[in-house]
Amino acid sequence: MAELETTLTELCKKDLNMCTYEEIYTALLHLVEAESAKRVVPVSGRKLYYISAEFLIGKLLSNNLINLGLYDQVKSCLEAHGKSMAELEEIEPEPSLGNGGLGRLAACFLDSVATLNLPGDGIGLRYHCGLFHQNFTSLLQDETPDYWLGSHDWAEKTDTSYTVSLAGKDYTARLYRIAVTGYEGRTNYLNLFDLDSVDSSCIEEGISFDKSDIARNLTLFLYPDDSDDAGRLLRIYQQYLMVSAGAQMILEECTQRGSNLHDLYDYAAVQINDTHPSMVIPELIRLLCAKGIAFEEAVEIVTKVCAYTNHTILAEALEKWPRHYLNKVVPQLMPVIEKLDALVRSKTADKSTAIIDDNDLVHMAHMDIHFTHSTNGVAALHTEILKGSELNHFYRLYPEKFNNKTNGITFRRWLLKCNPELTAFIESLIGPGFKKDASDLEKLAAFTEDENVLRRLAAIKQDNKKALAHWLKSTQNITVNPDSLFAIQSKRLHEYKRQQLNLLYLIHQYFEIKAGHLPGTPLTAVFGAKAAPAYTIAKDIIHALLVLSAVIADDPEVSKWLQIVFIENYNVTAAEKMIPACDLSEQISLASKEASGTGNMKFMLNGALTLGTMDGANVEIAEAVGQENIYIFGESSAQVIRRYRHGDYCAREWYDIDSNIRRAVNFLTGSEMLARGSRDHLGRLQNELIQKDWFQTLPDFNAYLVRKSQALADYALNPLDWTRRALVNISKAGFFSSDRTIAEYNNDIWHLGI
Ligand code: 26Q
Repeated sequence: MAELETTLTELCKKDLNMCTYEEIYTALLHLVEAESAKRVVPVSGRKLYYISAEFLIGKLLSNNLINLGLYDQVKSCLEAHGKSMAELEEIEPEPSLGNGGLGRLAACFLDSVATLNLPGDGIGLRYHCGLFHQNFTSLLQDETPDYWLGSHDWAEKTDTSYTVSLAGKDYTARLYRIAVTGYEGRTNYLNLFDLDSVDSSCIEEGISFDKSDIARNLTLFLYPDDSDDAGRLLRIYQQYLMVSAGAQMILEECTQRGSNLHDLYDYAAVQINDTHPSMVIPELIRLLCAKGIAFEEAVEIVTKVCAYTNHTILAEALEKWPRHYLNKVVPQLMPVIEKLDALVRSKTADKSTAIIDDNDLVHMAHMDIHFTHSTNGVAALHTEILKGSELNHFYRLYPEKFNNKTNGITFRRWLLKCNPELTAFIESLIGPGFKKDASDLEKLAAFTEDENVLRRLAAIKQDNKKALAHWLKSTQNITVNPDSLFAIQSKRLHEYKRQQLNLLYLIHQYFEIKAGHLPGTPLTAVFGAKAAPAYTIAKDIIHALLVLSAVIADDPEVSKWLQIVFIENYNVTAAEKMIPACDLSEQISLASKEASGTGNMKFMLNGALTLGTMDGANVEIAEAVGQENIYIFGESSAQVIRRYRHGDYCAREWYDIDSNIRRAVNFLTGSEMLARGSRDHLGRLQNELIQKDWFQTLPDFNAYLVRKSQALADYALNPLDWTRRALVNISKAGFFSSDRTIAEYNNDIWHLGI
């Protein structure tokens, strides 16, 4: 500690008492940089390249200090000089490099790869504004740029660059690198590419900008609006910049390490995170051919090196690009893609697996499955659905390629960093082994009947709820009651995730409370979610929740029992406050639609009980904890898939038959809502629910109601038993560590060197 103090004082060039948080922050940034550099290990054998459009890494300072084993020392040192870690953390902007589960998964994976001392880097883009900043104005979402790059930026600018040809013109992709140090592990890198010419001054109103000016706008935003041709073309420009620069970097590194490229497989494993980086396949083939390797061999090499992860069964999220888009942006790739398509057509008569279909659409996922050696789903149920229905034609062609890798989360961020009080308590009970070997959490099972342990666990949850209440007050000026049950639904806003089901429940409760039918306990329903800017109904759902929140807040009869909090600009930093404070985790997607979910795992690990459908990884959570320790409801994935097949779902029938449903849906355009909200938005949502309801909200409404009321009653009647079940959940969370997931990827797919 004395040594650390000396180092910091030297870095700050003055006594720590006299330093601003900015100065201390900068000093620590340098300290972390130096310590991380010491853990760079030369690579021998095969190295992983994880290519992804998103890396939702969250703030880095505290996490890096934890992984370097410096956190406690730094914290005490600061406290000795009257400074707090919490205030220091405020200085750091959250990197805006992702949107949801797919990006956060990539970040958890990088942490686990480095922690397991495996050689593995990320490859992505350095978005200047990343995903938009969400603001609520007049109870509606609007979007502004999130300028996160600045003086506290962790990405190191390098002198390395690659030439990338876009629409026949050459651009220079510069490499930036963020060090990723594992927990007591090695340092790897997140490699992010950018153009020097990108210029945020071309952003106009909100997040709009001239989409045609590629040199200036290419890496401004993640997922630019793709509702027009220019927007869709821009996405291809972005994707190609990422994969072309990435592919060149991979080949250069491997050559430098001694590869003659024929043996590329001995040097590299490339993991394609969903279809966004799929063009890396034809790009690698093109580059290998340019270096004199024959096409057939190049295809073989690339197929052996690359593997693909699927994250969705929603048809609209599987990318299909019109051939003329690719002809325009990446004419150099089209001959390769056409040859790959011809190869497929020569192998099988089944046209449904073609790369280029009869409408001249290029199916990226099809290219991935044919020309990689592994296709994996992200939870057991998801993989079964891919094999049995969604990708069944491919499964029959290549049964050996399909495999499951149930997602996981890094416990360093989602327990050690976000819930230090629970971490310390667990350590006092079972020792520190769980930090690196998550299966150690099973040892907590010995304490489920120990009342002292349960009381302490309940007190920790209460502290975390108070901390969330305090944070909500100071950042969003929202007052909540920490003695109510906190039920949290935080995830991307999407109809299949069914925030609208939660909305209908809350309306139902409003009526029940007004009628004197009081719930078991006061309820605080917390939401965190961003809607894609062009996703109209998703924005309508946000509006409805914000309006309902105001209706309830203005009604003293109801507000004693019910409150809705919609957190503005939900991100990793907000999640770290919300997750430790949660009592009931809302995982209510339509069965079969959520590939895995990872929020479900974070809440469980932090001692929340799950209220969920048998979807994604919820199925595996239910198996792990047992039916008595989870609230499962709703139709099964088999029932849902059958209904889609028959095509006979009629929302209107459910609305007509059920008076509770009718009352809740009608309320959307009742006088209370219209007094505060917009008829356009609320009416459109109401129509959607009655006329379409594509994600079958209404058939699950009653089951949800019953199960949620049961949860509220149990919580109120027997709090100690609730806490006991929370402890069972924590003790069974070990399987959901991303260390386990990465070990499986490595054993089955990557076979990395050390
Ligand atoms: C596609 C086409 C055009 C524009 C955008 C997109 C697009 C963008 C983002 C498609 C998908 C995404 C993100 C998907 C995502 O986050 N998927 C989640 O991945 C998690 C990690 O595997 C799973 O746990 C979640 O179930 C899954 O929804």
